[in-house]
Amino acid sequence: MTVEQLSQMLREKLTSSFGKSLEDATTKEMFQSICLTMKESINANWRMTQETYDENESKQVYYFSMEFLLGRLIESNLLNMGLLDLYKDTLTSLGFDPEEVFREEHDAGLGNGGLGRLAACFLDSLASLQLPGYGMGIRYKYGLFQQKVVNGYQVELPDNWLKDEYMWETKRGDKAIEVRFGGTVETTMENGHLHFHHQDYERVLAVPYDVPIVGYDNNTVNTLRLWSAESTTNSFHFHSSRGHDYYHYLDYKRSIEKISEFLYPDDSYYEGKILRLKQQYFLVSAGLQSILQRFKKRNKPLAQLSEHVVVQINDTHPSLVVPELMRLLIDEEKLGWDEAWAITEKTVAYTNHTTLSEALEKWPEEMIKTLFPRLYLIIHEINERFCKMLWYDYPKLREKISEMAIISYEHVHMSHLAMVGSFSINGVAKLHTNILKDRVMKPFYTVFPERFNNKTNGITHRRWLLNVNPELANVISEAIGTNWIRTPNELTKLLPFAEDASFQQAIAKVKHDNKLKLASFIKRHYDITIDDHSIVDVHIKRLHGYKRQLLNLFHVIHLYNRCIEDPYLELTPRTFIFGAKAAPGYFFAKQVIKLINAVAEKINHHPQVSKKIKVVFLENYSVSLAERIIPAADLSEQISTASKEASGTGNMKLMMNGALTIGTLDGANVEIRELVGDENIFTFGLTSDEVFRYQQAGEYRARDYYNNDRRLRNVMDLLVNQHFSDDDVEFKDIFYSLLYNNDEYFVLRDFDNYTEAQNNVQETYQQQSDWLQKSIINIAYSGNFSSDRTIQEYAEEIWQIKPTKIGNLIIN
Ligand code: 26W
Repeated sequence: MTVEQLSQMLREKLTSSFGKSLEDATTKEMFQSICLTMKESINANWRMTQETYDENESKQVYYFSMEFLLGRLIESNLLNMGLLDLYKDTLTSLGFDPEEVFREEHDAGLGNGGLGRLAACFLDSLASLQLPGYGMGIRYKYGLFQQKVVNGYQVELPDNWLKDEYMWETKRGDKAIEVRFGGTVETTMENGHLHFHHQDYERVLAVPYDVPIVGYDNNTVNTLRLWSAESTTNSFHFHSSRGHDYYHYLDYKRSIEKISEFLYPDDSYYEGKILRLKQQYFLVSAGLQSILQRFKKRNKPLAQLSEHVVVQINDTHPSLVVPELMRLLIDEEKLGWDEAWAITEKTVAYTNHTTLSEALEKWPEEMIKTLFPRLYLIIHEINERFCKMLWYDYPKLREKISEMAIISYEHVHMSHLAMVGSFSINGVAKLHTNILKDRVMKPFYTVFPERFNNKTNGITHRRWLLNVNPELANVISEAIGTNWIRTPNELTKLLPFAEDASFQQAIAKVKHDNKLKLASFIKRHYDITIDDHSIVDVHIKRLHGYKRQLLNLFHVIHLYNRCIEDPYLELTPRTFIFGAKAAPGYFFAKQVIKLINAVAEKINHHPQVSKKIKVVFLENYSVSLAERIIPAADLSEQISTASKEASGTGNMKLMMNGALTIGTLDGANVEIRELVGDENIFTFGLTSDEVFRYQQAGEYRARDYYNNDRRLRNVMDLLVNQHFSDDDVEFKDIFYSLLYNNDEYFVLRDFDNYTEAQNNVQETYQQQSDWLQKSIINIAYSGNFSSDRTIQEYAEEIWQIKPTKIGNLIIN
């Protein structure tokens, strides 16, 4: 297609859809017209893809996740369709700014952080590798809250992302499914068989909205199915003359719609909220029922289900798939227990994303019993059989049975349910998987060693390199050709260029251009001027104690102190960038946000210090904001307390864009170091084994570090002597958590090592050629962290699914 042809198409679309001429069209109408033209070609391939899967009877993976953090789709869809440049050129020729038009799309923020973004990257890789994969999620009416910073404090606002029409979804009213809550179960004996009758339940209609997932330069279009809760229309008849029935109906309708109303903003923290549990079952039941309906069209016996379907659960949030699949097979399909169990156990696979004990889900037994009386009986039976098996087959584990039981101390332990009911249990980085096997899940590993495996996370290099940093992609392609786009491991072909002065200069120029863009964004939105030659030091992720934004900030305050002590101090200018949302109920995290902003305020307005250091807290960190920041980053902060970060994926995105990592030996940082070598990463701090040793021996004394390290004392005292706030109690909780609660995350313990590593960073940065060489080496090895690699491993080692080629559609 040519620019002229596309221009003509867009003009026609504007007229037919909005009755507008090009000259009168708003950017929003232009955006919508583009989506409409794209959808015409996507829809044709979409249908063909689904038909081909059914005709070939391809085995399909269904990725069940409470979160899909998609961000915007317009650019990645255009990129994958091979149309991005054409659309950009056409828009420009028509007098529109492409960026402005694309920004009309509201981020789909249906996720909190790493786990939700991983799910989105996986969908992109599945489609791009021509793999039959399906996402199952919830169409929350409100995504993750919008963050505003008011007086330095986080304020949460609702994320009304569906306010304008969501252009990519298609409602499939005909595919709606009933999900049942509450009620009672009656058992009867019929022909010598026990039957279970679920009665007096509440009906909820699950209506699917399908989002097409476009593969890269192939014809594959997979589906992300998002379920929305609606009330069944036949549950109310306007036969009553008494008005209050109508109000009852409205109450009822609202109570049902609440189920898919909003995303819980909790990241790594379990709260036993009943609505959250309802959401989980809603996803699970609707998803499984729709899978079985589709499977039945293949006319195969249910015993073969696992040859056609695999259900991957993203953490334990959807682990009710285990009892729900049992229920459907037994109660609806009339299979016996053993038969149903054999099928379930072969169909479900579980990924663990965290070892934090406060994140592990354990729902009160009573809640499960009341909400899902039939599932409760099934879970009970699974538990009985599992505990009996342990008793007879693993005498050495007998004293561990109460610790391993699915139901214990009046709670249902979801990870135990997930592990017992799955054929595969995986962690998300080597270190994390080893911690699961050796510690957190050790007794389960003894019983089911063959189930445990590792799948180190990845990110889609199409979005996180090609799309967000086209200038870097071009420099790479000029050096090594374009094969790396299909085979990201070929980025290692850059290695011979690492010392090449002209290649280094090309890389440096791209980085500098990206810094200028970020600087102008920051100037526009925050009126802060940053030095475009400064080290751009980036800490972007959810705000959490274990991620240690506080450690970073202590180093910032320490530099500030040094500048004040010695006005002639030679410091390489730095811009510290933070982006982070705190869970609304997480007081400590919100205090840290306030502190970052208070420190920023002080430093940025200090006549001398602000010449060397700037601190910027970017509000409303999101996928789209990450896309602006990452290409400009020099330094990637991955400084979690060792053992706490399961993998991290921001570390991979930043590395792929040429940032060097300063990090602990945690999560995937370990594998980054393994690849790039010790000299191309700045590691520091306690190792995970040292952290475990400290915790077991109980011999860490935070106060000693405060007492013995003058620099640390000078930093911390500023928190409580009103230096950063007029209010003398403002930051005392942070101070106390470190000194009186003994610094759970070892901030004080690692401060000295971290500061030293930061000094190394500065020295290395001053040797620009050395720095660039390291940067190139990081880019070169980042192909390993493409989610294509991860998905290939899942496909071959867990799912047993194969690529299915989708033919070329001839459009007349
Ligand atoms: C029930 C509350 C809750 C909500 C979310 C508990 C736990 C979670 C997630 C498991 C938290 C999460 O996003 N974990 C992150 O998963 C990423 C993808 O695997 C990893 O890269 C991160 O290290 C891990 O923190």
